Amino acid sequence: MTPKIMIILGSGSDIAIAEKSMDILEKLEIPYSLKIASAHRTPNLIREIVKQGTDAGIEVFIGIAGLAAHLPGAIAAYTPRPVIGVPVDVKTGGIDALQSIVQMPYPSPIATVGIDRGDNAAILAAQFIALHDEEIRQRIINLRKEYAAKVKKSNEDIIQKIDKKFIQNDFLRIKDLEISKPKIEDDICTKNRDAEVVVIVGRQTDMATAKKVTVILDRLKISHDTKVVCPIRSNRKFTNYVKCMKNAKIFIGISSNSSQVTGGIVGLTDRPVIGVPCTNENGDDYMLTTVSMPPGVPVATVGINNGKNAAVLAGEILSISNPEIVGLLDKLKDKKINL
Ligand code: AIR
Repeated sequence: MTPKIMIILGSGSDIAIAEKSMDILEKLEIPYSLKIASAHRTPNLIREIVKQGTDAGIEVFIGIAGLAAHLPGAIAAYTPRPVIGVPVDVKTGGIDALQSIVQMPYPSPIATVGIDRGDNAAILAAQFIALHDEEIRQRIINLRKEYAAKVKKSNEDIIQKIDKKFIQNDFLRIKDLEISKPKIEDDICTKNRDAEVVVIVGRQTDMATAKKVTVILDRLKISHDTKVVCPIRSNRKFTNYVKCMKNAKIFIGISSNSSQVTGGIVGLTDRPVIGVPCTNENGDDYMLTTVSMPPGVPVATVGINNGKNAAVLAGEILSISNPEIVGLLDKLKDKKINL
């Protein structure tokens, strides 16, 4: 059986993080391959396994490394396939590895997940493949239900056992904390419901970054729809819009203050979510709050304000089943070099 995913570790010492990825892929029944190759100690080995892996039919690569973690970037140099990066906490709490992985130049994005989040890397890889494999999509939906069930169960196992005088929990209308689905209200649905990529911007000032996304999506001939809507200030509109765009393959969230946009989208869809962290007026950026998602709900994070890389990543994901986009991506890369 040809594996669909190749996991590469920078060192044998990263194995504990790879175990998290493997546990998820075993659960989702997706064949994968596991190799060790260092960007600095064995660069030629990376080139060989990535090129041969791509030729053999690998659809997604996962690079797991710590310290100056150039491994995912090195993988991206040798394949048109999407590359997911997992920073490992070896020193500085993993911040060194995170910055090395996420801050990639255009047009070479790495879909970065949180520090040590091998589990989320595997879920994200599965989401990419699920775009053309309905069976895997169903398995992801079921896996996400398990994460939701754990939250419900904690209410029984932890909260109900608390023996305090003034705690009072039996006053809500919902019994047994049943989770209901939000209703779609057709009146504020967009006309462009069949867009392949949806770009959601939390505030008007981040439209400049959104524009970078849509310019590149146009060049890649990928249909898209953009809306400025904040999940906190206009929750009903936000929920409605995401639900309305249920035919979309990929969501891109342009995330400013505390990254509520990407966090909000990921809870409402099983499709891959790409996050572009933005900088605010004070110069603070929101990379950590975008990337540091809990297990079960990954956000594929690209570099700060790097809307162009978000679009390239969307192109790479869609190109797994659409070779025409691979050709268009190659043109983008050549053009950049010729500049
Ligand atoms: N590493 C290996 N080559 C380049 C890098 N950045 C990383 C490994 C591991 C860390 O360095 O991914 O997380 C320490 O590796 P080791 O082999 O010394 O334990």
